[in-house]
Amino acid sequence: MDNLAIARILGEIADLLEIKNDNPFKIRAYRNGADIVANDPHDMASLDLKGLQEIPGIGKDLAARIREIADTGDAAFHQELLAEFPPSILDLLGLQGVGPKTVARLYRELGVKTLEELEEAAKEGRVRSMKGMGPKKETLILKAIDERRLHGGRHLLPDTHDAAVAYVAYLKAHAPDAQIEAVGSLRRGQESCGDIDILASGADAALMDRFIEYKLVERVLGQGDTKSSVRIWGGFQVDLRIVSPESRGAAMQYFTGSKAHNIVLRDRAIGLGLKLNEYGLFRVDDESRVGGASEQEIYEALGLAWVPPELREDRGEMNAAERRTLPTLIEHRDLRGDLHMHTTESDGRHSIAEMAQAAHAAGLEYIAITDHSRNLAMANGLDEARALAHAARVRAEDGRHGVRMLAGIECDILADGSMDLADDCLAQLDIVVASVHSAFNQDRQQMTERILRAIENPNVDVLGHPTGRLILKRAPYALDIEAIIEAAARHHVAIEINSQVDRLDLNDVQARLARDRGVRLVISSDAHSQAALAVTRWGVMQARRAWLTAGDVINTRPFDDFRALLRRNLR
Ligand code: DGT
Ligand code: CA
Ligand code: CA
Ligand code: ZN
Repeated sequence: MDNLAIARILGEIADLLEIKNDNPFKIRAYRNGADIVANDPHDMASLDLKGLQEIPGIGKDLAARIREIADTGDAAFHQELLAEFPPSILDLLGLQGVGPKTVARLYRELGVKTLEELEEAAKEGRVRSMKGMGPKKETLILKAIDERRLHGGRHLLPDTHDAAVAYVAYLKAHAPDAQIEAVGSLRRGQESCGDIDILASGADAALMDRFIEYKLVERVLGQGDTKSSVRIWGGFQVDLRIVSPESRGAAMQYFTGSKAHNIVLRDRAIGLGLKLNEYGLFRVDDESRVGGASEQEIYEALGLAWVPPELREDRGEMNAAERRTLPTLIEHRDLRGDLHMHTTESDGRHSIAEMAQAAHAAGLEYIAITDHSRNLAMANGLDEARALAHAARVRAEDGRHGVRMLAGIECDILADGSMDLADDCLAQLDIVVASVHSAFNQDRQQMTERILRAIENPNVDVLGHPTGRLILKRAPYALDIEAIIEAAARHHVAIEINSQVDRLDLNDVQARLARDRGVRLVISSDAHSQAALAVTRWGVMQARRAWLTAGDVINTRPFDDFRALLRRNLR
């Protein structure tokens, strides 16, 4: 059982306790526990009670619970809580603007147990009758339900990845000689995935039995000799297909998709007198096999270079593959710097030195410390005096932990487009990332003008998470992104691909547009802890989907080169 699966159960216990209005210390203990387990580099399942308790923040009780989950797949306490509330109530959690306390009240006061019942109650105006609620809250709830429907059943890429890796490892343990891999949208690195598609070749039919015996399986949706589907804990649907080795490449190609890419590829085959399906590539006239064991073989037989899965979206890749002009995509190891991270000075969990040490251990050459500015009071944002004092501390640590450091800030762009901190303060820093964290509901023109004004400020070097979206949760704010991109190019403001797993902002299409319009891009973690530095892997994935090469992303350059490209250092 991997850390994330354990963390999910602990987190769900915290949610259920909160719905129950249980002891806040207990709730916090589980919530922190979930956080620690999710972010700790040790494999929890392999630690004994003593080893678990050596991890800061994990006490005796929590250690016992973690062991129980690792050993049995669940905690009895979790099951008890689930027996008290209809499990459907957990579906209400995570609705934008509906916290556990509200869920508890909706259940107690209105008897609401499901999304449908909540929608009905809101439509009938019953929610507004509750204390502290009003028609406005009701409208927000209905909007949140609509958003949820829109995304129904999809999961963030990193969550899907973790679930798939664990499942594939389990299958491989039972079929060591088979080739088993995840395909579908997951292999294409799409930011959200509808399900997990696993392909096995060279495995015998017994693997299907092992597949449905996996300990996280909640329900078997379909079972056959070559294809089965299950639903596993966490809400993922997983499909397994078993194919013969001679069809492996064809099946990988077919089930990796995308559907749009496949259709163009199949049409190309038809034009060449060939037939392409998940079993192979065949000649139409005599039905003889042209290829199918490897993807390479298929693309080559169709006169194409092999196309990296991230580009298989019918966005020009066929043409480039035919002309042999596919880009050499950026890789995670190309990143030398990380330009957006937080410390305990605002809402991060680790100190300047700790973040620097973790960055060094992760192989980075330089970082920027960019805590929040004053306007984000919730995150204990810095005013001018604190920002400058913090910068002095960062500079004092520069070079002492194996990485070069820039003293920066993530400065709020206020509602009118002015910067949260005074220009003479910003001018004294090494890098300023400007971001929107408030007044999301402005109309398109207002929001566009607001960000344009920030871009025009000579102290702004990077535009942070430019569209404000939260994947599967919050739509981007209304914005003329093209106008923003053009202004950023004109003013030499770099634009961030924020690697937070639910942001990935800019997205792939926007990042590609930005590059095409001459904008310099950076890929940043926006880490709030040491472990969170690793999320740049997902930012890089998004950059690959944007066709970016290492040369398009300025934090792939050595420190001095990078620094010279910051807007404040250009002349
Ligand atoms: P998802 O699951 O919504 O995140 O996206 P995918 O791309 O993983 O879609 P999925 O799981 O429905 O199917 C996996 C792949 O199988 C898909 O990318 C391409 C292929 N495929 C599925 N249905 C069709 C189809 O009707 N025609 C063609 N050409 N390919 C298909
Ligand atoms: Ca899929
Ligand atoms: Ca599927
Ligand atoms: Zn931010």
